[in-house]
Amino acid sequence: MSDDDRQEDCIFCRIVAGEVPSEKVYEDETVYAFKDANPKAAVHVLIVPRRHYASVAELAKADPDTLAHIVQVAQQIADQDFHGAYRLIFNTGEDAGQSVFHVHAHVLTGQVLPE
Ligand code: D5M
Repeated sequence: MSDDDRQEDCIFCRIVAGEVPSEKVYEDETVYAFKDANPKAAVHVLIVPRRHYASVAELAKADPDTLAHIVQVAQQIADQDFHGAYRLIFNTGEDAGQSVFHVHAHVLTGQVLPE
């Protein structure tokens, strides 16, 4: 990834670059997946694009293939961990609970989820 693709003060850019430790679950050329530090389910994984985009709307506009790929990776994780059942959440905007402004999919799986 070139320096232009990352933001220096972004914690998830630093995780992708290996500068901040994380529990890796999956990686390929376009995405990186790791365990959420504050899990809300038996399996709680964050999937991020390697490139920095602030929100899912920005990613959808700039790189819809990577957004589709994130959904496929979420499916793979849930296939492995909980017969393909999962919840996929993109908190978008501070008032919706987004605290890290590098788009990330929360994948919740590994258990029957409350409504
Ligand atoms: O979700 C941001 C999520 O990111 C939140 O569930 C905690 C998680 N987080 C923050 N820093 C780390 C590190 N360093 N490792 C693993 N997980 C982390 P949001 O939707 O923005 O509220």
